[in-house]
Amino acid sequence: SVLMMFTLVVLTACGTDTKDAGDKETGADGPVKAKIGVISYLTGPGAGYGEAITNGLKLANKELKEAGEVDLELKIEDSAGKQEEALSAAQKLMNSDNVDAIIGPTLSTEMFVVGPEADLNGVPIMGTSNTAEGIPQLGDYVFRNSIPETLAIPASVQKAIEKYDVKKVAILYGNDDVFTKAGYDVMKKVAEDLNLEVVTTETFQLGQSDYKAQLTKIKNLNPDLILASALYNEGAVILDQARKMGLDVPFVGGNGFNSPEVIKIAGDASNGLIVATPWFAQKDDEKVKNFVKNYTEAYGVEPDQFAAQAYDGLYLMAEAVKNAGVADRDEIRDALATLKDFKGVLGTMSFDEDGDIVMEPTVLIIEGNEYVVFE
Ligand code: 1QQ
Repeated sequence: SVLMMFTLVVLTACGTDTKDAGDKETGADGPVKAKIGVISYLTGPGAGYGEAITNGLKLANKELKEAGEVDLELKIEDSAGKQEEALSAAQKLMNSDNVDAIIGPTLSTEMFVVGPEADLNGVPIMGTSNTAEGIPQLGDYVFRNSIPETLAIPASVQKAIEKYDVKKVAILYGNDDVFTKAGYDVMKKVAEDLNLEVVTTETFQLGQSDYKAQLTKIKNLNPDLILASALYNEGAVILDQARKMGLDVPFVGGNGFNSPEVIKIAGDASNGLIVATPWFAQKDDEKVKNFVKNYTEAYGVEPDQFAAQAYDGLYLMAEAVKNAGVADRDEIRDALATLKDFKGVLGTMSFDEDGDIVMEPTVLIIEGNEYVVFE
């Protein structure tokens, strides 16, 4: 249109890509354009996480384009859940594609190598699924809108001990992944704080398929509750093998267990798994209802926590781009850091001074092969 042409001419004359804060254009001049890199776990044993995440991002982007205040171009790269691949994806996005900001990577393990690199390059980066302690502390440009294990696990354990007679717990965790180890640290501390006796602490590795040695030991020690820190692929097999050997006590799982892939893989064996999450699809809230409806229409499944966090993550990024008024890395970083009370499908979000999101989790339990509120 003529107006659009006029806007473009004016914007060009103003020098849209200057880094001077004084040259910000506002949304009134047309959508603010920005290029957002995405690093996601799209192939391999944890691809269910990345699929939900990229679906959430794409749906948010479609809506944002329709709303017309920002015009984001997503550049999606697969990291296969691996540190080296996540790092090379980040380098490509930052140096060749010249993205203005990055969303991802999926795993804390990946963020621990990508975050410092993005920070060094002055590229704002936001994890939507990283829950290990210390993620936003990786640098001033590093953010996340996922709640840490330090909030989630205590909430789950607290609920479990209110409901069941829990004195003895067993801990089982993956010792070769940043997130599963971080979950373990929290479990250990919570057990201490709540005076629970830890009958044994067992470990496993990514990709392991036989947990019978660990589970047999746990079973013989007769715990009231098992605390497990695992990604879904290992976590679901652990549940399956535990139930098959008659180990029927409830489990508290960390964030890795928040994927419905757990139920897909473990079936009935997933019942009795307790998790904490900021996402609840049945919430009586207009935004949540619309999101669930639109997502289900688009992808044929209900959005899970990872989809919801990614959906809100892109909205947060869009809000920062809009507030920055210009596709500039430093401006977007500052706008992210000062976002307050943004209402998303997870609730009302603000970043604290570290770049960590402040939010209350809901505790859920799997019953009848679905996540329901644990109360
Ligand atoms: C992390 C996680 C995983 C479960 C993300 C998929 O929380 O690596 O931090």
